[in-house]
Amino acid sequence: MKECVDRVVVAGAVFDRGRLLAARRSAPPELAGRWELPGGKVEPGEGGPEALVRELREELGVEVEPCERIPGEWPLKPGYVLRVWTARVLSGEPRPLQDHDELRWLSRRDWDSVDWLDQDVPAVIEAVRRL
Ligand code: 9L3
Ligand code: MG
Repeated sequence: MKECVDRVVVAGAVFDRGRLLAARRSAPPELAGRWELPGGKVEPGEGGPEALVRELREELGVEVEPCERIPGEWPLKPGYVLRVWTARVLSGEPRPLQDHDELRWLSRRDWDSVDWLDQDVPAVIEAVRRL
């Protein structure tokens, strides 16, 4: 039977000293060069915050603490929705280890200076309001 529930992709609005972390995707080709809030698919049996901690460990080499879920849910490709948590870095310095080729810390003033994925923009605006 066809799965009726959308698969959840979690992403982190990682804050540090009044700045938001943006990550430039290097894959897949249709998304490469666009910027996102880093994260990925929640695995079966995993909770959202738990998945976020795992994804940011894998992708950026940092340990984070998810703080607050940004209310809302945004459609991605068919069958997938995006949920976003604010998070802070507990240890490590973010590095692009997997699906990114550049990271940038953006202030409230220059949050719009990178080419965000269209799908991420509503969540980014909400995240920036919380900076
Ligand atoms: N996606 C969109 N915005 C984001 C993230 C983390 C992911 N902030 C989209 C890109 C892919 C799908 O969700 O189509 C799965 O993400 P990933 O596992 O390739 O990071
Ligand atoms: Mg990812």
